[in-house]
Amino acid sequence: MAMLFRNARMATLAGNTAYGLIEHGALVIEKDQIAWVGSEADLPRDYRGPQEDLGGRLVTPALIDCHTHIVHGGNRAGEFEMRLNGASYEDVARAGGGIVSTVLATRGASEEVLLANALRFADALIAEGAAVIEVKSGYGLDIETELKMLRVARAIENERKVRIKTSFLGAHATPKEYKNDPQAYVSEVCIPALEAAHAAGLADAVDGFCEGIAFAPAEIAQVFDKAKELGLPVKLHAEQLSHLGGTRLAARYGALSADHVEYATEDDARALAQAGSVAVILPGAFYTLRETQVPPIQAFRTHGVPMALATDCNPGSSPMSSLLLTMNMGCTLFRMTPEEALAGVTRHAAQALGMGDCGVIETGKRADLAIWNVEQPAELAYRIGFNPLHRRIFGGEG
Ligand code: DI6
Ligand code: FE
Repeated sequence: MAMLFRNARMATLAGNTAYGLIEHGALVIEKDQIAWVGSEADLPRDYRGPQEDLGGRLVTPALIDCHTHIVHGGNRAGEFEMRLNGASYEDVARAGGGIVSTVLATRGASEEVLLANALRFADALIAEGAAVIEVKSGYGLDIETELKMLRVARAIENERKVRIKTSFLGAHATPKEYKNDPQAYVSEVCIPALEAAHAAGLADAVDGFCEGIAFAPAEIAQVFDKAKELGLPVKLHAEQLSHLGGTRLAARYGALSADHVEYATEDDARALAQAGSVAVILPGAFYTLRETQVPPIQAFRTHGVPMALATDCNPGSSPMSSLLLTMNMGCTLFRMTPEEALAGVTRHAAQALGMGDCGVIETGKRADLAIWNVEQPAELAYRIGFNPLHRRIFGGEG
């Protein structure tokens, strides 16, 4: 049966006008899809199904978090506290802190515990209107635990009304067992784990961390070659702390996205534009690490690179699970516009995940919507620590 929503301001994010805004808008949902959208005045006269007055509220596509690490064991509040009490980076490392501690905690945790932990963050995102969450592996760094993380990510879909996209991130860090030998780790663990994840249907995409403290472009290329062989799309943590050429490598492989990109150059922006890749902007990590190098937003604009925004929710560099705060940070820290911020968590986030059925309000797309108690779309990025979600509609329900 069809359902009509009327008397809404609709930020469709489709078309060429600002926000794709439709004043006095209406929308018809049939099953899990948008069957009709437009101005109320143009509503088909023969529509006779049930209807609901939205009281002039703003309707947007449901939000999409296209870069998270919400499946992980433990947390790093202890090392956060140590550092703020004056401990050095080495003190923290000696006390077993850093990414290694999350790997240990993730290896040691049961699937039940990992799922319960991840659901806390998924719930925070859903409460702000999210309908799609991307989840990465990368805290296992052994075959068994990488697969365990991906199974837990998939299991979120059974517990909540949300769609999950998984990314295999075996090339996240070199584990203790392979210290000083990342190449052996890539051939002996990362690539076999990727093959196993693919065989089990657990990986929707392949990611890597291309950085001085992680993997070199040549090592990432080996993982990407395997991804191509398996027919999986790639994405990359690139140019977060330094410029190693990860963005151009990602573009060469036709990546869905290059993520972080603080140290990317104008040439990198050109390469992303040519490849049709999205730049995923992650202000939570920038903020947490007190980074000062701002991503080249203007170059992305000039060359027509779509920009997504995501939480990067992880226990180390971005313990943040709010897309609304992410939007505010994108604007205030990086001077993105409120319209770019909203496109970043809807239309362009869908593109960064290779999803064609969501992210905009258009006939034929999934009826994943967020209905807000605000008047102007800019209010979503403007407030800090305030959640004006009225209601979320997921696949036509809610
Ligand atoms: N980039 C980051 O900032 C995080 N991972 C990545 O690829 C760090 C993750 C952590 O510290 O746990
Ligand atoms: Fe990340």
